[in-house]
Amino acid sequence: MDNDTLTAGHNLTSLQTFLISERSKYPHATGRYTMVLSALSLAGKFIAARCRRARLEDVLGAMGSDNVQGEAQQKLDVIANEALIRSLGSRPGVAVVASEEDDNPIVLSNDTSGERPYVVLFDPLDGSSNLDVCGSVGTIFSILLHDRRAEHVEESALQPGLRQVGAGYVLYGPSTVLVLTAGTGVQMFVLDPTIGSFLLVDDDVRIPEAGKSYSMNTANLGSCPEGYQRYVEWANGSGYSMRYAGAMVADVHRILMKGGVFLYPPTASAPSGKLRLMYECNPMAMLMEQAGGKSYSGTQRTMEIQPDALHQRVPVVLGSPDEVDHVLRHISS
Ligand code: AHM
Ligand code: MG
Repeated sequence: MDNDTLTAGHNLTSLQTFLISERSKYPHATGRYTMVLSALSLAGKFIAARCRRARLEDVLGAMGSDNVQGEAQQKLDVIANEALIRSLGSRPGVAVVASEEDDNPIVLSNDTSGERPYVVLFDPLDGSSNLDVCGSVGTIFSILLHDRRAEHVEESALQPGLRQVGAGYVLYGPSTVLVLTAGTGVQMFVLDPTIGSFLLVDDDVRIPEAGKSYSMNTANLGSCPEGYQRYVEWANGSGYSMRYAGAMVADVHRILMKGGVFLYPPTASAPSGKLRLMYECNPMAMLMEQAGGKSYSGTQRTMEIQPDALHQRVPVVLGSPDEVDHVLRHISS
């Protein structure tokens, strides 16, 4: 699909139309996956509206409480978290939700006898402190199926990224953009706020093979393993640009569109990296791989990591395949 999608002569496809048409390809589908995505889209619209009015509604800044990781919660973190839980909570087929903001998964239904009960993990408002300066923020989500081998339903949240059946993010920037994969490529939708619909703008997003841009908080470089220092020195000497919004969704979206690599290595203050495997790295890894990119944690493929804790952090290197290879070459030499 080209840039003229919304002009005369092109079909207009909303997210709902897209989901209905995808579902029709699978005659035995129960429609529950569609319900999960529609809940995520509804929450995304709600959060977009609240972000847009945040200063006017006086919901910027910190709550005065910390989340499970000991980080100050922003008021909008809490609002976004509630929007997702309330929206997913009303859908049949969602057994468990797990949020970066909550200590433990929330079990919505212990009845896993029905068909395909889903487990949805999310970071409700990633990079939320960016809101104070009118910067972009995002919601990231990962969708798993209940693992029938798990003794307790909430244990299903701890599955490796390769078992994801869907993943995506909503970027709240100058436009609200929903990027989605269900394992058959990546689709991109943009919210038309005048009609309240996400409209399909690209039904096969592909990341450029290469792009001379890296995205990393280089203030931490001095305490990163030497391989990362060698990479940055190499990139700086090879005509690369550095771009860093400080909000993963915004940084990853730019790389998906234009090519390049996003890195969050181990640092002195975050020895395992800062970003969370289940809420941030796995869903972004699935999107990247589905779009033709790569994602690694050091030298291990992100989605092959066997998680041992819900809020586990891992280093991450993701983006264009050639650029990820350049980083891996430096950190493994
Ligand atoms: P959060 O989930 O608490 O918002 O933190 C995650 C954010 C990412 O969006 C971003 O890539 C990273 O933290 C930035 O961290 P730093 O300020 O250390 O560069
Ligand atoms: Mg986050």
